[in-house]
Order: sequence, then structure tokens, then C-alpha cells
Amino acid sequence: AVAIHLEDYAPAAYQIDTVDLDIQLSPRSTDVFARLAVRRHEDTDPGAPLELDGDELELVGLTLDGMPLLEDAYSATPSKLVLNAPPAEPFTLEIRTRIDPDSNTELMGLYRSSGTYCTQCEAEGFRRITYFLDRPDILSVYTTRIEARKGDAPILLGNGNPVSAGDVPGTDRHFAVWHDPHPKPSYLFAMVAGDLAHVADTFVTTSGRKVDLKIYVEHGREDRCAWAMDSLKRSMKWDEDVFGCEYDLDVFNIVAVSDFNMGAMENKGLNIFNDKYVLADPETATDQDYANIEAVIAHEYFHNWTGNRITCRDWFQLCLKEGLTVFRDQEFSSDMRSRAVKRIADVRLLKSHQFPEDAGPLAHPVRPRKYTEINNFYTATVYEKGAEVVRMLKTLLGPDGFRKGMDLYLERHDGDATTIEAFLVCFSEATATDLGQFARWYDQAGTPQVDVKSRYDKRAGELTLDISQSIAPLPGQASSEPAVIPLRFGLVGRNGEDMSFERVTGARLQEDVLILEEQSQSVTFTGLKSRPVVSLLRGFSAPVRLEDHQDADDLLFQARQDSDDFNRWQAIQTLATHDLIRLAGEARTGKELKADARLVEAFGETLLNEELDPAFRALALQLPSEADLARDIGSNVDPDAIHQARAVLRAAIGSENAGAFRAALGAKPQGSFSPDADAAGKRALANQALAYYAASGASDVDDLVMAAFVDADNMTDRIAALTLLVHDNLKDAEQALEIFRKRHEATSLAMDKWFMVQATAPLADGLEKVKALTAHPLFDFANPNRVRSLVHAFATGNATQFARQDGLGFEFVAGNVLVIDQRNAQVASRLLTCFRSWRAYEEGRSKLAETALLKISSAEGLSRDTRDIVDRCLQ
Ligand code: HT7
Ligand code: ZN
Repeated sequence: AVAIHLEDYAPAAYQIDTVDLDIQLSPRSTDVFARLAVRRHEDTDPGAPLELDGDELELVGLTLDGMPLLEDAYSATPSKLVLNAPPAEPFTLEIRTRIDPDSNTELMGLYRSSGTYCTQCEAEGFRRITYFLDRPDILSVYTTRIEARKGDAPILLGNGNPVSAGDVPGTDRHFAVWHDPHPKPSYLFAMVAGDLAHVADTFVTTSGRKVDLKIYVEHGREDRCAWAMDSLKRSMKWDEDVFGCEYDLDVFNIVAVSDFNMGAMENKGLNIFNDKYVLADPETATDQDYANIEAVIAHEYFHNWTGNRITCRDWFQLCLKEGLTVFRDQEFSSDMRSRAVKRIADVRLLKSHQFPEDAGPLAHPVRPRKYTEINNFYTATVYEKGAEVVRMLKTLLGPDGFRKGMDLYLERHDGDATTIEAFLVCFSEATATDLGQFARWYDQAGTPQVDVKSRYDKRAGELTLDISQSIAPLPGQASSEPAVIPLRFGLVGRNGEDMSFERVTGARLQEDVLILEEQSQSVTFTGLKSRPVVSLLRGFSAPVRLEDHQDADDLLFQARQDSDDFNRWQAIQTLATHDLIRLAGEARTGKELKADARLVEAFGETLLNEELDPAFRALALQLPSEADLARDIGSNVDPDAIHQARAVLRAAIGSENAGAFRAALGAKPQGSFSPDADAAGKRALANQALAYYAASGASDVDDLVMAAFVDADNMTDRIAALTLLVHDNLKDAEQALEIFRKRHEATSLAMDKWFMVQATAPLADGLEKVKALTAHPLFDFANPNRVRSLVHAFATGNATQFARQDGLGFEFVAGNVLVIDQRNAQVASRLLTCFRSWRAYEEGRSKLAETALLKISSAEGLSRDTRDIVDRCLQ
């Protein structure tokens, strides 16, 4: 496949000002009439060919200014329509294509999900509907007429505002016309048609515009939409309050569908969602589901400005909308919930998903310079690291400077398809700051490693930090330049308070942030009365790996005393990581394993510390995952040794503090269920206590966990207990699985959890069980959520079974990649990324992983998506 390079960007030769679509829906044969008002760009030579993109299209009609085109005036294939020499003056092109929504298993373009017609056009799905200049810098005003059989599709939805609707005389069909006044790129086009129920509400914007809000779902699911609607209204208000962004249409519609490649899509005025991010009630959704719904609803809504009103010039600029919008949704959730808890959750996600990506063969800059398949660049690097870069910009410029920059960006670029450079210029101009070096964050791949050694001179009362930064060489990036790293810090005195100092030399200081700009620098603080404990990277102020060589005493002190909650959490995690890595090393030598007593005690203290928010305590009690440990070990990884190490530490913490954990089981929120952060935090802590108690080996564990399962009155508690029963192989595990299945069989999202619990069970026959589940009547390769909940969950959440020493785990996943690739390339290539750290395994396993990858690589007819990932993994 041909690689596309950022440096080759050139504006299109033609512009399309308006698009009038008439879509005549029918399951197997849908006709699309597109009338395009085309105009030559002034700097394009008259007569230059017009090349429109297509993908698996059938052309059934073509006219130019109402006249059929002669055969030698154009050429058409399923993937291109070329007008050889179009008129120099503006003209109207009418294109008729025919498509088959029912056979569209890729879920890109127009397809059907449970009988509902829906579309997905980002990144390049519009070309599967009609021939078009399908690139984000072509902004057009769309009018869409949708026609369907009334009985099949009483609801007809499009972008923008409704214009008219009615019956088609003499037929069983009806139509609706929608008009979107805001010029937009084709990737934001959407339509939906189906037999759907809805819930309705309204929102009045600051300037008094009344907006009709509707959420459409399958019949019978209306009462699971309340949380999503509430989240939407809070998002609309928050964006006005915090960024001054108001909504700009008369309606805002959300449609939930069950077959969807990703989370949700921000189509103008018509967001389409994976139903997982809309539907919630206490019986079927966990607290994590509620938090995710709140975040995803906000994310898609916030795109209305950062993505839709201001869009990307080309797909290399994807982080312009995604990184910025993730940052905005993170801030929203922080304001709705506990800021510290949200920050910890976001950093855990960054470290577990983005750090490994950035350290392996799939590493790429936040703004890549080259791609062969853009769908493979909707990555943790573009989204999560992209958000971290925006967060650093705010740290460097301060809240006021950041807001000034955002205001300028929103005003200057409204209606533009623009670039990261233009974005940074707004911040630079608004605050008179040179951001030249900062821009490297967008262009360099890899996580900077920041090494800090501290020396304290007691006599002089001086502390010196010798700091260096570097990025390990990566494929295509042998060397790197120093980045601007805002390092938030505190010098913690024995009483737990931050100490003052006289002066700092060796780095710029902005309030409590040191600005690192050099490859290595020595920073000295003078005027200290005693040696402080140095608390670095507070709030995780930059996406770096910090090695600050803290000893166990200082880490324990930080875990107990640091005024920065994030670093308190980090200190206990670092202590646990150190001990787990030691234990994993010893497990490989056959030594008897014994957890560190002081660490075990610190966990007990954390549980009992009533001054700390329960949600924070629950997070602090969570051990680093097996994948986190594999990442930190970095090479010669043995998943069985890691698993054993974790089991030993978990058992030690559980048994040493068994009484306290048992007592904590009762600390559930009282009264009727509420998904708010407080109540969720209490449930999280009680369930964490249950997990540790289960690990204690006490004689009543089996009965107690089964009772917790049976008595649970919400999904959070039920799934927590079920996970323990199955993962710890407790007595009633099979019975509990059966009870759960019977109870939730009709609720697909709940059954996804049932599959996932089994997929991630670290049992000796885990793989065999998962294989058997692929033949379960409720397993379906056509449903991405189901595939993710079984095969993907196995590959990413069951380290010991995926990386089995007999290689069968790798073989199973590779075989599934090939099967899935036949029907849905995006789902297959995403699944394949679970092999990205294959070189970090010990020799035997990495050979087996390579064999599995080579098998994929040598398969016939691989999609471009899967070919791209397998080639990069093997490079
Ligand atoms: N902008 C969207 C990204 C996206 C997508 C969504 C659904 C299906 C396929 C997709 N390809 C790309 C989602 C977002 O980030 O908001
Ligand atoms: Zn997004």
C-alpha cells in the first residue's frame, strides 16, 4: 500500500460548496443521488482532472450541468471517479451510486445495525456512500433527503436542522429533509433511519437558543437513557462556562446502536454512539460504565467546537481535535468528580495503553508524519498523549494564558480546517511566549525518560538535582532533541508541609513548576533548613518516565505525608512495583517468595485512613496490573513469574490485614442507588476490601463472596463478586456464572461482562474455556463489542494464558485476527495490536509470538489495516 506523507500535503484542485443528497433506502440496494456544486480552485489550471474518491462503489448515473457525460470524458472504478477535463467555470455534478447496506460488515459508510440504517464516515467512510473529495479540508453545506419504507424506518434523521417531511404519494414510503447550515467535511456527515424510541429534553443556551435534545434507542430501552441525557445537559453548560462555547443548531440528536467500531462519533448535530456509552441503569451498568458514559457524551459534544466548527486540514492533524477534546473531557469529569481521582485514573490509562505503544514498533509522534491506513492512527498516542501535551501547555501558560490562547483559537479559526502550527501560534501570540521547542512534543515519538539524582549539602543548606532527559531510539527515530518538560514539585519537610527555599538556579521556575529544557541540567535550591523529601512530577505534570532514585523510606514517607494526592498514590505504587519486580525475579529462581512487610503494613494503613476519600483509597489499594509490571520490567518478561509475584503480595496484604478488610466490607453507601462519585467510591473501596479478603485464605471466603454475589443489588457489586468467584476459582464460580447468564441473557451489554469475566480468568485452562465460548450461541463475530469482550479481553487482560508457553494463546488470537479481518478490518487490526510488545517476552515466548505474527503476515488477502500493523510489528 502507498504511504501518505505529511510533507506532501497540497490543497485540492477543486472545492465542493454544496452537497445535496437524496438517499433512497432499501436493505440490499440503496440508491444515492448526490448533486455537488463544484468550483475550480483559483490556482488550479483550467482543465485539470477532478479525482473523486470511492470505495466499493457502483456508479449508476452521472451528469454534468444536467447533461450525461461522454464515455471518454470520465473513468470510473469502485475506488475512483475521474473527470478528465472538467469545465473551468463552476459546475454541477450529479452522481448516482448504488450500495448494499446489509452486506456492509466493515461498519464504515452506510450499514444496518439491528435493522437500523446508520452511517460512520470518519475517517474515510463517506466514499463508501458516494464519490467525493473525501478529505477533511473540503468544507461543504449539506442538505440531505432521506427516503425509506415507513414501516421499516418511521424515524429519519440527518445532520443539522429538520426542514420538511412527508409521505411519498402512492407508495408505502416517506421522506425527511435535513439542512446543516455549517460547512463541514464529509467525515462529519451522518444519517440514521429506523424504528427507534426516544427520550426528549431541552437546553437553553446562554444567548437564549432553545435546543431540542433527543436520544434515540431501540424500543424498550428508553429508561436507560436518563444518565446520558443528564450528562449531555451538564456538558452543554460546562462548555459555555469554561470555554465560552455555545451550541449552534436547533436540535441535538444522539442515536445509540449496538454494532459500532469505536466508542462514538461526533457527526454534526447527530452523534452516533456505541450503545455501551449511552445505556445505563443500576441493574446492568457498573459505576465505571456511568463514568465512561459521562465522559464520552461530553467528549462528542465538545467536538462541536473542537473538531466540527474548527476541523483538521488533513489526517496528520488528528490530535488537533482529539488530543484537545480528550483534554476537555478530562477537565469536565474532574469538575464533576474528584480531580485527584480522575487524574490518577487518566494517568493509569496513559501508562497502561500509551507508554507501551510509545516504546515498541507501533510508536509514532502525537502528530505522525506518515501513514498507510489512517484508521490505525486513532491511538492512545494521538488521543491520550495528545491530551497530555495540551495539559502541559496549560501548565506552562497558566490558566489565564491558556484561556486567552483558546479564545483566540476559537475566534480566529472558526470555520477553518487547520493545523497544529496554527493552534500553537494562537497560544504563542496570546501570551507572547515562544513555543518553538514545546512543539517538539508533537513531532517526536517515544516517552522521555527523566533521571533525577539528588544531593543535599547539609552545611550549605543546599539541595542539588542532577537532571537528564532522553528518549530511547525507536524504529525511524534514532535520536531526539530535548523537550520542554514542566516538572511540578515540592520539597517536603518532616512535618509533611512543603518547605520554602531562598533561590533556585539551573532552571526556570514558575510557581511550583521547574521548566526543564536541556538534555541535562543541575538545579540547586538554597536556604534549606533540613534535607527535604523531594516530591517530583506532582499531578503527573508531564508524560515522562521519572526515575528519581527515591529509597523506600522516602517513598513510605511520601505515601503517608505528601500534600499532593497524586504523588501519594504514585509513591505507594512505586513501592509495590519495586517489590513485585523483586518477587517476579525470585519466582524465576524457584526461591520461596515473601512480600515486604513494610509495604504490606502501608496497604493496611491506607485502607484504614479515614482522612482519605474512599475512591482514592480504592485506587491506592489496587496493585499495579500484570501488564504494568511487564512494561516496567521491559525485557525478558515472564508473565507466569509476574502473576505469581502479584498473587503472593495480594495474599500477604489480605491475610495480614484480614480483620480490617472484613470490617470494611460493610462500608457500602446507604439508601437507593446513586451513580455519583461519592457512592461509587464507597462501592469501589468495599469491593477492593472483598478482593483482599478473598486473597486472605480465610475459611469463610467461598461463602462470603458467593453471598456478596447473590445479595448484590447493582451491577458494580455483582460483577466484582463474580470476578472474584471466577478468577480465584472459588467453589461456586460455575453456579454464579449460570445465575448471571439467566438473569442477564436478554441484555447484550451485561452479557459482554459475562464473556469478559471468563476471558480474563487466569486459570490453567483459561484458553480452552475462551475457545469454547467462541462457539457459544451468544458469541457473534459480527458484533464488535462481543469480539472485544471475549477475544480482545483475552489478549489484553489474560497475560498468562495469552502468552502461554505452548504458544496456543498466541495462535488462537492470530487465528481470530484472520477470521475477523475477512469481515471487519478495523476490529481485526486493533485486536492485532495486542502483539505490539512481543519482543519484550523472554526468548521462548517471543519466538512463538513471532511465529504467530508471521502466520498472519503470510496470509492471502489481508486488509490494508491488518497488513499495516503486522508489517510494523515485524519491522
Ligand atoms: N472521532 C471519532 C473517531 C472515529 C470513529 C468513531 C466510530 C467509528 C469509527 C471511527 N473512526 C474514527 C470518535 C471520537 O474520537 O470522538
Ligand atoms: Zn474524539
